[in-house]
Amino acid sequence: MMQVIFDQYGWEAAKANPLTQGLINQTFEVATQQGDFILQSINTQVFKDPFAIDQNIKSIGQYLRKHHPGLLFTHLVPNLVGETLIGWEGKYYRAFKKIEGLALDVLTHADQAKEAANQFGLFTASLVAYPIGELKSTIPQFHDLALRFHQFEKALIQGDGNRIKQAKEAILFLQSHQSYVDQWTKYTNHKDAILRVTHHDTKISNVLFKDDQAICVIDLDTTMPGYYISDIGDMCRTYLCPVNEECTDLNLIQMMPDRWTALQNGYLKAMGEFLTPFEKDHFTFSGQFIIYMQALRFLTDYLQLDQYYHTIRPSQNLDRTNNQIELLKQFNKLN
Ligand code: GN1
Ligand code: MG
Repeated sequence: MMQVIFDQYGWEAAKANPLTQGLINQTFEVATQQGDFILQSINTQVFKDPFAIDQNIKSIGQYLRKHHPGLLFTHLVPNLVGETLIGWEGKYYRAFKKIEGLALDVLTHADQAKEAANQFGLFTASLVAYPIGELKSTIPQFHDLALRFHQFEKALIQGDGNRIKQAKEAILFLQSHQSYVDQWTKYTNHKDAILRVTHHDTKISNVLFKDDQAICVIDLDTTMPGYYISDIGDMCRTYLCPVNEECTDLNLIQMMPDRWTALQNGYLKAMGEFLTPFEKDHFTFSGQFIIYMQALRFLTDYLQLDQYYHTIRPSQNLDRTNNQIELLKQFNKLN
């Protein structure tokens, strides 16, 4: 069935191999006579407007080609008639030229935190003069913590009764930390909190490594106007702990101070000259905001019977929530 898509790109002798790291889109590595590509079908339940993503990536790509040609970027590959987004049987596909590099699942040393943070910083820094008004919101209010809290509260009323009982402790914890929502509102209303080109999914597997060096950020679907705290926060969530969000042994969750320092240094190396003093005062809040929001999102999905995140067992989203709650507790001990 994929042959129809391969033909559109003119790929010969194509062999597809599924990649399973992401929770949202379906991704394949395709080896062809024309070279190696990454082919993805976009999850349109999550990304309701795939054309917005397509336009963003093309627009940023054109800007970078002109102003920062040295920066590695996942440019879209056009099909034989020049389209970069292909609709077929109710799904949307797009392809990238494969960039040789390694996507890590977890970090093994602090230098990787510095490298990755620097690469995400470079991405935003290279786009400080990009006309941000041209960038579409691919998921409106994606990192709006007030909205996420509201969705959580709604799930407490409309969600599955049994699961609400199961999750009692996690619910109480998240309710008792609601003050993060007010802090977020204050932050976003401040005149020195600047809207920038923000990646919004800076987990470690979204940056490619080569020989211990981070070389390129990938997965730009959620790149849209946002605040730097979103990017730093997701790095805190995924770089500082030796195990990831799927770990169910809470004893293994710890935050490593050397990685926290490395992350901040790496990001500041690229973005230090652009961040306002107000923004620089919010590194710690970044971690609190995103880890807390991720816990809210996993729990909301658990209460709504796993409609959003891919799961393979019924308690998985609750386990992920508890993992994130522990992560938040450990993060707060660091600061
Ligand atoms: C989703 O699909 P993936 O893994 O790139 C989610 C992120 C979450 C992450 C948690 C569009 O990203 O916001 O942090 O799962 N992306 C979307 O693993 O919801
Ligand atoms: Mg993603």
